[in-house]
Amino acid sequence: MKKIKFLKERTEMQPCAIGLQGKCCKNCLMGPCRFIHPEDKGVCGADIDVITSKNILRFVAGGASAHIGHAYEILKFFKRKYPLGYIEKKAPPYLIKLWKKLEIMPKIYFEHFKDISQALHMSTMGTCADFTKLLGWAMKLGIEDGYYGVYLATELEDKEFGKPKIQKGKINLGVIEKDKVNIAVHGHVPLFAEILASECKKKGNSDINLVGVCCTGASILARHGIPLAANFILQEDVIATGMIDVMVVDTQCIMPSLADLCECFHTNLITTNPFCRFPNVLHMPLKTKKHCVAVAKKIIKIARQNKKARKKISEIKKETKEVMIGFSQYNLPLDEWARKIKNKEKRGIIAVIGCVNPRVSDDWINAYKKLSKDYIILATGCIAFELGIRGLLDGKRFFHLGSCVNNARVAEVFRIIAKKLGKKITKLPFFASCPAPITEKSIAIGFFFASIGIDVHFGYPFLLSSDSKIAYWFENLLKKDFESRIFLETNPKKLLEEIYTK
Ligand code: BF8
Repeated sequence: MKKIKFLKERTEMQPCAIGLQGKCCKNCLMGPCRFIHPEDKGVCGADIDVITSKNILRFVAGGASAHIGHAYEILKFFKRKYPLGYIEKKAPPYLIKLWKKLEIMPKIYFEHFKDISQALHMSTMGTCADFTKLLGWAMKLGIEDGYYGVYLATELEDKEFGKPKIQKGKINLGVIEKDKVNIAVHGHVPLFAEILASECKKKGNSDINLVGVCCTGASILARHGIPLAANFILQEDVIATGMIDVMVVDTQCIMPSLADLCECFHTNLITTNPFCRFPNVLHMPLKTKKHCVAVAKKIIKIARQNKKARKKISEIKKETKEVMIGFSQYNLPLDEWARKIKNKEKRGIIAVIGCVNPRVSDDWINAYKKLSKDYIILATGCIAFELGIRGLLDGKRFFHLGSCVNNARVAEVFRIIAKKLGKKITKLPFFASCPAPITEKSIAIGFFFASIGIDVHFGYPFLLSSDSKIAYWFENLLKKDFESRIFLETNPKKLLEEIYTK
């Protein structure tokens, strides 16, 4: 049997202390250059502000490319055209006016693809040496990530697969059933997962137990109540239960370790996305809807066959939690919430978003519990799972709005309530808190929320901890144009003080 190191062991490798603060530049081969003292310069002459902002811009570009690619794949699959003037239709007019004034409003068809490429151009060695311009471009990508990524993906998925319904759902590893044929769907673009879900529901397939992982899982949980077995950090444990007969992955947040892990168990790993490939792993690329149905039938067959090859079932603790799911701007009591905020019966709304970084402690959960007495808490992504397994997703104080692209629903809740109260989004007590980011995507979403006027909190140092002018820009200069700020706070108690004194 192959010797596997699990995530917990792998995190024993300490992150580079310089890179952690964004103070390392590896954009050319005269480096990598490390910045230790504030006055340090790279071999090309770039200072710490230029380097940090380049790193941030590249991060946001990576995140935006994933969300925009997600929406693009759905458009392509359903042979739909890019909507024209999409941002103008979705964003409040005062924001369009502001973005036009700042010259960050995309004007031309497909401009968002060009802008991602432009971000790489701007941040390559020897192009832009003005950190404010680099960060300004990151804001433009934030807008594009929001509308051409998360909004468009959510809207298309709602149209094609139906809007979420409020219902009870089940989460955690306990949803994997010993006596059934278990198929897990994992990733972010729930195209194939949706088709497989309809196939599993058909007569004659009652022996199949379909479970979700990560955002593909959160998406089919919110829409159809299909159990969610795990978030990002538990994905290896899903296989290590020894009970998953097939795992089908689409794209994003899929650990490369899964292929090795599947070799140690009987699990068949299958990839369906042309960009997400593993050596020696069965690839079943998606073509038409009809073809997907045929692939789904084949996968069910493979899983049934493979169940016979199960080896030892592990002793991993397998618990199940009941959660309330399926909330969205279509079914939440927004009139009531607007009234409560106006009358100060509620202090505001906090969106708890993003990943669960294994390097960050879970003290955050207690902070959100405290905040939930005064604030409405909306949750998405992996952190929502974390709230759920602690019994907090009750649909009374904490509301589950789905996957990370479903942050579009959060933005819609903010937009609609602000409209009802006749105010700008930024004038209302709305926050986004991302306590434990992992991916470029969560940073891009942070820039999107900041672009619409929301204060955004991050709880992990990554690139923002720089003691350079960058932190000042995020705290103060962003306020000037966008009336928002992006700030770092690694201490949950201090975040509470920060929010309560706002
Ligand atoms: O989009 S929360 S680890 S699974 S990136 Fe990934 Fe982060 Fe989880 Fe989904 Ni979002």
